This record gives sequence, C-alpha cells and structure tokens, in this order.
Amino acid sequence: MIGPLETSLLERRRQVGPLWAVLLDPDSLPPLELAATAREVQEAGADLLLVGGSSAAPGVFEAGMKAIREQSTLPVVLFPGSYHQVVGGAHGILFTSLLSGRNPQYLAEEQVCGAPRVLKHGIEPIPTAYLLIESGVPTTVQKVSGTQPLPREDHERVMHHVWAARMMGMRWVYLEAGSGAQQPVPVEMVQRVLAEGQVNLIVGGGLRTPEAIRERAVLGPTMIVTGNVLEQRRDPGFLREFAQAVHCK
Ligand code: 1GP
Repeated sequence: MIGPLETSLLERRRQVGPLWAVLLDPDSLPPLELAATAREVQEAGADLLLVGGSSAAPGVFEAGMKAIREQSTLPVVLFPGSYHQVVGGAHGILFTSLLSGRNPQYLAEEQVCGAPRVLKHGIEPIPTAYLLIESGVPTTVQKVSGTQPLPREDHERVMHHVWAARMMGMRWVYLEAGSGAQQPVPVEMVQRVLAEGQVNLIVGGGLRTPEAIRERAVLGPTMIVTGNVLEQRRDPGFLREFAQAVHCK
C-alpha cells in the first residue's frame, strides 16, 4: 500500500522534476554539522533528506536525527546500513533489499530484524530494490555487504534484477554506484531502466558535478542522491547549482 510520504514525494516529482535527496551520515558528521547541512541544503532547494551510514555506535543515529529534525522541515527518510540504524523521528524508510548481491543477511535478515522497529516507530516503509553497480574500485557498501556489484556493461542483467524487483512488489529501484564511487551509474543504464523498468528510479553514488547530475536527471528518474561531495563543499552557490541540475524537467 502506498503511504502519505510516498504519495507526496511522487506528487512533488510531478511538479519539480527529479527530486534531490541529500544523504546525511551521522557516522561522518557530528549533530551540529548535520543540522547545519540539513538547513543549508533545504535553503538551496533539496527535496528530502536521507539519513544512513554503514556503521553506528549506539545513540549516534538518535542524536543525529534529533538535530536534523530541529533544523529542517524537509521529509527525512532513513536509508540504513543495518537494522540498528532504524530509529524514531523519520517520516519514512527506504526499506531496501540488496538484490544485486547474494548475501542472505542483506537480502532478508536485516529486513526481518528491522521490520518490528519500523512498526514500533511508525515509520512509512518504501519498498526498494537496492542494486549495486560496478563503479571502478571496490566501494564501502561492497566491502561491508560482502557482495559483488553488477557489471556496469551488463544492462541486460541489471534489467533482470529490476523486473524481478517489480514482480516481488518493490515499487522503487535504487541504482547505486556506491558512496564516493569513481564512476557514477552509466547514463545508458539509467535510460534503459526508465524505458523498460516501470519502477520509480533512484540514482546515486559518485555524482560530484552539476554536469554529471544533469546528464542523468534529464532522462527523468524519480530521485537523484548526493552525499559525499556536500560534506566537502557546501557554499550556497554550489548547492543551488546542484538543485537546478537535478530539477531540470
Ligand atoms: C551513497 O548514493 C549515495 O549511498 C551517495 O553517494 O556520497 O558518492 O554522493 P555519494
């Protein structure tokens, strides 16, 4: 069933073009920095915030979430690396399965552990197939998950995963090159998934320039995710350029 958050995201997508999601990692930034980044990207035109990381000491996500919610009115969507990161205060969660891999922990075990926490905190789940795409050098998600990415040239195999995801009821597919990826997801792959996938498409990983974003955004995905680059540079002009690049209709 589609919930109110998903409905409002899709409505905004119709209004502004692809949505710009900024990934904030409470493992990398202290609460004050998270809050400042959340405020600044909202002012620059971000549409939602993703909160996630690949590890977390107890309490880190709770503190980060509280700081972000105090400084931003944007929808906050969890994008957890493990079920420990499912904390209260979020509007929604990308309830992902790492479908490109064959590690049962990330295909189903984390989800089984996370489900009661999602219910307890009243967070809206957005069923999402997470597909890791080869991007040059091994990425953190590849190492942490102990899975191999899908080859970047094998678009047919990627489509098989997209179709399987849809047939399993996942309405969203995240094509992920990995945080800090050397090469983002290929433009041609984005094009093919949009043409034949019939899913809401999220594209992220290694998008460091407005040009790289625009090339993919013009094709019409539902959402573009940036993370790393804004932890390094976030002056207002640069942030606005990102927003404009994503929102090209
Ligand atoms: C990672 O796709 C996101 O899950 C964002 O990647 O940090 O490279 O922007 P970057």
